[in-house]
Amino acid sequence: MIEKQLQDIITRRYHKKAEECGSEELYYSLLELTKEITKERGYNEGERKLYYISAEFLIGKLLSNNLINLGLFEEVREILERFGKSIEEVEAAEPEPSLGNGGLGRLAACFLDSIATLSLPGDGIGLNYHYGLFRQIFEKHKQKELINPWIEPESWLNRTDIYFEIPFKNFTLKSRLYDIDVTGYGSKNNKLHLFDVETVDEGLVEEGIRFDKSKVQKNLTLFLYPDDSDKEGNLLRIYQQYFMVSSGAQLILKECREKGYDLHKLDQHVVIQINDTHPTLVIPELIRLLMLEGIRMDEAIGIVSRTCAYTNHTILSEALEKWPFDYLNEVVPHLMPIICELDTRVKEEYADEKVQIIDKDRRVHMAHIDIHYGFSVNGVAALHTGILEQSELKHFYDIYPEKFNNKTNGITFRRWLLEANHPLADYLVSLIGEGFKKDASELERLLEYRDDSRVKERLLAIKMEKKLALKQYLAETENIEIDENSIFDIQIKRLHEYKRQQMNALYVIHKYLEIKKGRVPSTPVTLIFGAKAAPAYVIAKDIIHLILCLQELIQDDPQVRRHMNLVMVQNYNVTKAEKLIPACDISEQISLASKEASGTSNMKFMLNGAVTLGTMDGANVEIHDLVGDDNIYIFGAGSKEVIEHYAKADYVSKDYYELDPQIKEAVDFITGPELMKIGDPENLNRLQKELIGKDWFMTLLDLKDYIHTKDRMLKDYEDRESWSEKMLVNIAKAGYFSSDRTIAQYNEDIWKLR
Ligand code: CJB
Repeated sequence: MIEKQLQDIITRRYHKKAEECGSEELYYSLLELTKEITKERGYNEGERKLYYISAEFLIGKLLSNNLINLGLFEEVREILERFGKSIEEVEAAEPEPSLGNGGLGRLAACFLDSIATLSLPGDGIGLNYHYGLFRQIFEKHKQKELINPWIEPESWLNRTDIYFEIPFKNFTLKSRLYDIDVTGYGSKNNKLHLFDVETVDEGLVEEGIRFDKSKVQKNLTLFLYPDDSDKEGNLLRIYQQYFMVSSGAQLILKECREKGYDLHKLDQHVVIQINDTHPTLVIPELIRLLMLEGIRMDEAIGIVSRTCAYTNHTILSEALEKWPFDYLNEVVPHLMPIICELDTRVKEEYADEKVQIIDKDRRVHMAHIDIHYGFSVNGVAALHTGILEQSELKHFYDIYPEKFNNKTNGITFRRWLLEANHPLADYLVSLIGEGFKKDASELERLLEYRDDSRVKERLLAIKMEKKLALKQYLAETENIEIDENSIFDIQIKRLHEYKRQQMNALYVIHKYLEIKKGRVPSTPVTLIFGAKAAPAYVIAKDIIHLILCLQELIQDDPQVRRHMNLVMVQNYNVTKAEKLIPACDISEQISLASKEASGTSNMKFMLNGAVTLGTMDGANVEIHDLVGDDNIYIFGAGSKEVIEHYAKADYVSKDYYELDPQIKEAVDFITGPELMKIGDPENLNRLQKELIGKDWFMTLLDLKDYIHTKDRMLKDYEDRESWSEKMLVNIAKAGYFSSDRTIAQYNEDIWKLR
């Protein structure tokens, strides 16, 4: 049936038999087929609908994902095999939309999957960035940024004829709506609404990702988060944010009008989840639009406050947006009277400076708008929410304790298990049945096999199969050679000092020196990194430089390479994550405690049978609670200690450097002759100086404990029986981190959709 449908499409498009098609032709034919079948399923509906507004939706490739959710994956895989093609080959023809930076954007994508799967009416609202996040290449051991185009004449995007007028100070922009269907697993669909500027001009991009930031009419949807290190970059972000929320708010009101809803009762029919502060302007914008409908300001503020809920994803102050009043006034002067009114009401009620919307430097605190004028504030892991309540947002928690709640993040098992790891998924089905696909808590049934050595051997064999698959993938795509018999230790995430890739690099140096001294590990280890740095983040780029220099040093030293290898994959993205995660033995989750709000790769790794090496940070804490001391390796200072160090300003990295010869030796190696020969002295010197003189994220505080714990872990790996039990426990306990659970909780406590 599907086969005939597919052949019909191929005949119409290419006048060929399926067997004669190349991967690309098969991909486009499957794209068309999948879109057709998706449409036939219809959309989730209800009297109350969620709009998840987010500047990022890191959706990744969609073909396999959609086929799985439509229940067609196996059938299509078999059909393709009959044509002499694998689904992987066909999928290689699909460009990856990189509409997100990292965790926050990927979370939004997992959420859309789970919202649809739970049959909840809920759409995403965002922007249709033409180049998304940059494509990363390495040149001279440095990151270089290139454009990352993904929109083709035919894609998952459906162009609509829905337009809105978006007013700015000096001009009006027309926004056009594009939709991507979000398929749930065995349910109806929802939509991801992506808005675009009709006048966008891709020709504006010069060398790399440089472009004229002042030509807003032409550049607004070119890139995700352009460099905001200067005023023009900041203004462009405000333009993007307002464009997104005004389009979104107008769409919401249009849908309400079409359904005949009374706008006075908007909050009964609509709930808006504000994903981090980027969509905060939706609050004053919606108030403005309701006032244009004849609703008085006081009432409009009340309606909007009962409609909007806010999720906080970080306590890092640089990520908590505070726009200068004058910048906002330059872009959206028509919102300023409303923002001022919101501010005045707060000032009348509360004297505390820490809770004001407009501070004495005339900066507008976006999160403060969300908290005062939204009905819910949530953090993304238990520890993170606790820190918000007890320290970062304490002054708000004291006012509104009832608004605060925790929603520990989750991941969709459709992509991160069923799609990324077929052998494991199939094996789990043979052991515990299909139930876990809809109800992830059923994974716990795997614990029944805890003492079954045949099962544990099979888990090890599947791990080896995925390690071999990764080896082949890296050889073919990046010309990188790795040894499948080594331990795969993987750290993949955005490059940020708080995530402490530099600590992992210092471990590599330490190990290198040990091997040179003849103290070699009994099992070889391969350290794999993947990370993009923000283009303007100097130290992050220095850390990439260090890692790439170390990579070359080790590659060129056969004596060391036999025992330890280091590879940094280029252009880490969702597609690569899907290859790396199933192959991992050791999952690096080593952020400075209190700084990683949750982390979500920790969950993906665990689900695929990797064991975590981590600090008591973010969701690591909950992983630890679930698997117990024996099945996770925890090290380093806890969040209380770290928060105290910051409060007392008593952490002095230089003391650690000077008092410990091992630490000193590792840090000094960064600027020693071996690396200086390979790398750029400017980058290496700056990084070394930073670590000794500042080290804001306390690398040296935890370095020793990290080295010891990792070495212990590498040793424990050798007891294959007990290691495989750790793998089993991790897989079995991962059910809690299904985003289906997270979304069910959002719905229960916040959205209340039926
Ligand atoms: N996060 O990816 C981002 N970008 C931000 O601007 C702020 C936070 C991440 O969000 C994830 C999803 O909640 C978290 O797991 C992660 O810890 C956080 O850094």
